[in-house]
Amino acid sequence: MTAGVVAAIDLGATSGRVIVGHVGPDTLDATPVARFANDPVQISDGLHWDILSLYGAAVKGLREAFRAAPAIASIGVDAWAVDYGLLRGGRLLGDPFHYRDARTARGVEAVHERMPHSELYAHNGLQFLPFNTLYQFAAEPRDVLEFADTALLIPDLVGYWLTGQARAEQTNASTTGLLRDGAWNDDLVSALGLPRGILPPLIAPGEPLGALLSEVAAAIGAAPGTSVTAVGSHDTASAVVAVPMRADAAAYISCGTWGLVGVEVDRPVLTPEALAANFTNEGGVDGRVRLLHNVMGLWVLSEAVRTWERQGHPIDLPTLLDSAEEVTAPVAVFDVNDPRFLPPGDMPARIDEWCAEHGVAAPRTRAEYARSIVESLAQAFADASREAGRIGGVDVETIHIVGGGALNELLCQRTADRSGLSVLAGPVEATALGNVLVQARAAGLVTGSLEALRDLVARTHAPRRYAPKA
Ligand code: LRH
Repeated sequence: MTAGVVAAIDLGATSGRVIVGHVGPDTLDATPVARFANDPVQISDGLHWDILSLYGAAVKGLREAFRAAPAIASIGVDAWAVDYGLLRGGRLLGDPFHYRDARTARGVEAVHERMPHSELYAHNGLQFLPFNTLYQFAAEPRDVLEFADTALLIPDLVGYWLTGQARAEQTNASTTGLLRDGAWNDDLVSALGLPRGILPPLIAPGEPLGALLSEVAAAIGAAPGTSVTAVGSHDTASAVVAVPMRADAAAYISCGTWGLVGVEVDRPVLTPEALAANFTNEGGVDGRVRLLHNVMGLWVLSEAVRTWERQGHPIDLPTLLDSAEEVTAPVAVFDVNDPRFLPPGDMPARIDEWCAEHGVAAPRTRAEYARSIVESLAQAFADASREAGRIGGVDVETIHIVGGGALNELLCQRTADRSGLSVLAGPVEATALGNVLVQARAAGLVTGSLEALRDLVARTHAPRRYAPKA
């Protein structure tokens, strides 16, 4: 076996990238060749993703990728979960809504009138998040949902535009709340009064989605017939593939906009404890289950930074984090998972509000706010890691942090301190690596189980260890 090359499109909530990955039995690297902003747009009916700009930038990025590595054998697409575009006759009916749009409250009410969360949980094992796709479907005007003939989750929509094939990749489809045992749950779909016809056939990671449409291949300089391969198209599923962990002794935190904290198990855990702790059973690659909890993540920090910048204070993040590290006075540890931190807006004011309600002294300086956010995240990460182990029956000895959060030294150290466990940080590019690895395995560039793929990650991307301090 020799090394080969594949390309990944990775769309995140704040930016998108196109990555070229070289993979072989002893080789694994993922090099971004294009990076572009993801700027949601607020219009009168709500907050939307500017999906055509994202797609246009991804296609441009693919052109760069093929220029840099003409031998690219396959392309894989991943993105954030739950959101979708509605189509009719192949035509997109409007820019997809952003999961942080407030309309989801309407959908939650409509769904829970028909079925309470505890009953839903027995169907789909998903934590309650107000933006799970099924709530978003229920928030759509009835006539719009009935007019549509297809709903495609974001990476599936991109895959459709690349290949003309409309499919629902399984790991991401699990975040709709409408899957059971890897198939669409027809009983639930009909109990909720949703149109079954809009849900496309499922596809598993590693399966070929299809060849690039000839006009797309020509536009990006790819050989005719270049294929798109289904990957763990839920970005978190791809990230978990590339966590260099021993799944029977570790928790993982995929830390970017969100902090997805969990363990990997073989079967869904639908116990009363899992329900009470609001843990989700999302579909993983190779039929694994990602038993995890959504912690609010670096979103709270980045929204705080945006707020200060709007107020005329330009912020340099590394400098802010350095000053946060120097804070010696105790700072408020607030509940980052409080729903008030979900929508975009003034996070420092919301932290003040939370502190006032809980009789806790609010931070006073920007350094203290940053420190308070990091401490609160670290505490939530430590708590959720412990819970994940308890609920999943995993004896957690180590916590792996992958994604952008692995670069935040203060956060990694404080997570180690607050959990009393070693934190292994990296790879930063876990999502891209997971995407690339699943394609590479499908192309025969590497072989084996997830454990073999993780071993390759560990050999090529040694994580950095943070030991807990007293
Ligand atoms: C992270 C993520 C997460 C979902 C959220 C909507 O990007 O996919 O796993 O819960 O976005």
